[in-house]
Amino acid sequence: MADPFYITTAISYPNGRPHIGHAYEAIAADAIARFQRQAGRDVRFQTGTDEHGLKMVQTARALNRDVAEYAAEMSSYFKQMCDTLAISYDNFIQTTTPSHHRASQALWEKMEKNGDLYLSRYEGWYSVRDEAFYDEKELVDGPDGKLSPQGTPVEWTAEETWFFRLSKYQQPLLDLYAANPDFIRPDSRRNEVIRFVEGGLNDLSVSRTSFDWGVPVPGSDGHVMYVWVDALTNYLSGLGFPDDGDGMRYWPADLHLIGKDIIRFHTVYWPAFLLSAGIELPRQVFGHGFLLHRGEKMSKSLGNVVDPGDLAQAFGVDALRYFLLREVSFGQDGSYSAEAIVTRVNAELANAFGNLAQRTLSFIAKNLDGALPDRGRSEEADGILIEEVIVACAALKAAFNDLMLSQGIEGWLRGVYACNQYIDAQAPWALRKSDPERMNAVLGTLVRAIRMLAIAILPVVPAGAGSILDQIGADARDHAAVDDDGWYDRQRLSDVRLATPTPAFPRLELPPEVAA
Ligand code: ME8
Repeated sequence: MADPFYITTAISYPNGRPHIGHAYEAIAADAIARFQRQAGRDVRFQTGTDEHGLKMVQTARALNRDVAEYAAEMSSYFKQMCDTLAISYDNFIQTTTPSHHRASQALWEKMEKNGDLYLSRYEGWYSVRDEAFYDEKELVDGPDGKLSPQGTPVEWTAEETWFFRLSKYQQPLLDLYAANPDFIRPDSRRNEVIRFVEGGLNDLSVSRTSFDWGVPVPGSDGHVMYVWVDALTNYLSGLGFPDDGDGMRYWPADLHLIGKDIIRFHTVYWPAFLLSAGIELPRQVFGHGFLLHRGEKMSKSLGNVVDPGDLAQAFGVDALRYFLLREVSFGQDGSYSAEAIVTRVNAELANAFGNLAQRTLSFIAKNLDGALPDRGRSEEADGILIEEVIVACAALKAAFNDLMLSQGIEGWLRGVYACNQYIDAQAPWALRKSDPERMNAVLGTLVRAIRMLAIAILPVVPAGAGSILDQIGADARDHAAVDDDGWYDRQRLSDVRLATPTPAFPRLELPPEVAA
């Protein structure tokens, strides 16, 4: 039985439509999920929407909408975004479903049974935008009063609530970080969390009484759970928790992929809840950076909030995926603009890889009637190229295993560039009349190289790389297939005819409104 691999994204607040930051996270998680499937892992990939909380209530109220109806409508746009971007999720969870409520209540009861929940009175600061409680000492001065460390407004809150004994978990958490240096990545995030926990932990208010949009606290009328308690539980409820069914074989999660702003919830609160409930802890939390538009934070007032669907429409899904994963060093902030997308995609994807495949396959279609040539007369350069391509694919694999996505693609590109140097040096078109035996060897070498490169880059650009593989009739697409040296001869003997190729990665033009 294949080894399970469970990967999750954050579940997004559907208080508005999805933006490019949401798309970025989904794309990164998808590339990792696809990569692990190629490696033979039994992957479970979950994403979804986080539909409770005061922010949802207030947004719906301001729009004069029913909150449940509004959440359902907005959630459908997130699902649509995932489908548009070829996100291969296995489960799209919504926290308003009865099964999620049941799971959250079961977790609650386990924490309560362990003596970690008590009723008291909360008085302190709350940021609705972050759905987070803050300590007075964390606040900063803003022009119109106090702001959270994230720069969002805070309001004074006083109500009777349930508390979770977070303070009790300070040392167990520090022990956890020390024993598992990879639990929090990248290192900058890890250091930030350790500093925060070392500073001391207050017990956490985990229920609200001033509104009723949430999961009811079992046996405590008038209380709904603090939105983060139920939100974090999504990672379990999506597997069928509390039932110990088939889905639970994916637990513990291998990777919670989230943005840097919510690292504290995932690496302090979540493991503390799980420790309290006696449930195994996830293996890793990775806090990716923020995506900025031309170096600026996206905000409605700046008018630079871009719909990811529009970007996909303008540039293509593969191009957008490639750009985001290649441009941003994973874990750091990154910037995007139409010009940067066009420049990067044209140079690397269209000109370097797409053109390599297109040139080679159309030459075979035109001059050899689409038949793969026999091995011909090989020379040392052929073996050298294949070796370079194997090394490049292995570099991508090693880097992706370590979540270094941009470096992985960079390693892969070295194989692409080696092919382009080879094709220019060998000039198969010039050999057609003078030395067809040599031409055969060159074309065969290129087809083998293109196949390996296309398999390796599939997680990043599934449509284009898949189309190249379809065109050459390469069915097996897992990592073992990259090393299958006999593929070419079997394929040739099975007398497959390559179709007249269609460019897998077309060149992009700068949209006129941007170029102007
Ligand atoms: O935080 N660039 O939801 P959310 C990159 N519901 N990533 C970004 C981003 C940007 N500009 N803006 C947001 C929530 N994100 C909670 C999560 S999980 C149990 C509950 C990321 O809709 C953000 O860091 O505000 C988070 O990982 C995800 O998008 C959803 O953000």
